Amino acid sequence: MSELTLVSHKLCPYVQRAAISLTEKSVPFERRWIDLSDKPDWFADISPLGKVPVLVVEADGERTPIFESAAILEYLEDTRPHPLHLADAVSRARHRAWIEFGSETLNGIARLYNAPDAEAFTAAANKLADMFDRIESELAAHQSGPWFAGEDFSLVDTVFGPIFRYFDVFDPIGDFGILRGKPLVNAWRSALAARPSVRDAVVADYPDLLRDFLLRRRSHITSLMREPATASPAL
Ligand SMILES: N[C@@H](CCC(=O)N[C@@H](CS)C(=O)NCC(=O)O)C(=O)O
Repeated sequence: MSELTLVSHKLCPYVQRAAISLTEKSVPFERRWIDLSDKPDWFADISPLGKVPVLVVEADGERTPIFESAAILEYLEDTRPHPLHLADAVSRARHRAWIEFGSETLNGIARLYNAPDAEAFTAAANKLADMFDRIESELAAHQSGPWFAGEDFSLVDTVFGPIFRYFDVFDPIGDFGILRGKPLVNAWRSALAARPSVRDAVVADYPDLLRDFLLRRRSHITSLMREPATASPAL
């Protein structure tokens, strides 16, 4: 069986998807951390888009890099036990679509923490609140938890565990109203936070690293963090 190395950055949510999948499948793997602000030369050779994650597969003396988290997740489904995709094709297709929705949610989170002023911040928070409304409806229509697909932990769970993790750091900064009034979303968030594969997908000082990252943005969220006494909820 091949040996696997996951080229990672400590804050990257796309990397976490792959780490969670590997852990759920009980597949041993190595982590190789890189600094995205100081990329090593070898990284350009294995990552055509200059992004993490990259999974380096070593078999029969050959090392083959796989880039893009969706491709990595599918490769692991194709080659490793304990499927995280559902059995029927329609469900798999829908799950792929919700994984894409998860990536759009991450873009929304980036818009939130990069928002330069209160107006842009509120617009980003409102857009995210709408996205989580859609998820609340989906959870209400299709399953009874604890996971996205009910009893079975699936690839959609590997995508949303890292998404909810942002809110553990956002919550002490302020209530931006994004997850408010969404009981199924919040129950899903709690279940994911307690899942060992999700918990262990990041380094222990992840919350401090994310706070440092946010403080360096010089964006609206940075000002909320610096002036907690005057910060008020954006919504
Ligand atoms: N579509 C990619 C997105 C991965 C991505 O955006 N990775 C970020 C870090 S979270 C990255 O490596 N960015 C390059 C950079 O910051 O230079 C995937 O799903 O793997």
